[in-house]
Amino acid sequence: MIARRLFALAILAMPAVALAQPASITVENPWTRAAGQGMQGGGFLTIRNTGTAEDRLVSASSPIAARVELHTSLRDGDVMRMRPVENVPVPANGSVSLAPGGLHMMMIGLTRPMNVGETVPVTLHFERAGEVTVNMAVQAAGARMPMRH
Ligand SMILES: [Cu+2]
Repeated sequence: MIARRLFALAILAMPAVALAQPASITVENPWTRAAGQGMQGGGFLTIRNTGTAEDRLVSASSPIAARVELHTSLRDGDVMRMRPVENVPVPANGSVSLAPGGLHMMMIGLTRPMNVGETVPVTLHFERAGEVTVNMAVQAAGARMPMRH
């Protein structure tokens, strides 16, 4: 009980700037698919915004990819194509999911393989929340990812 009270006092003593900018972005279930060195791989996750202002995912980067692009998937006749998008809005008190067949990250130019069972880091850059680094779980390669650009 005493420890809890001390903890509460510690929070109250934090600088006002820290209280004014609570972490409003959380990332759930980040995952990717196995891929070889030099290849590309998708990145999937759900971004939740508990804040009262819209945020935007403006870019992403990873130490194991030459670059990471933000893509959307569009149906073009019988073919699913992927196109880069400028950013991914995350509504206030809402969430957005990056998933196969829809919005996703594209890791391009892998500098090493992504092997099933390991995790690989990716850093998300948000307009308001700044940088958030998560580890994506590498799942088995599947055939359902549209690969035409
Ligand atoms: Cu893509």
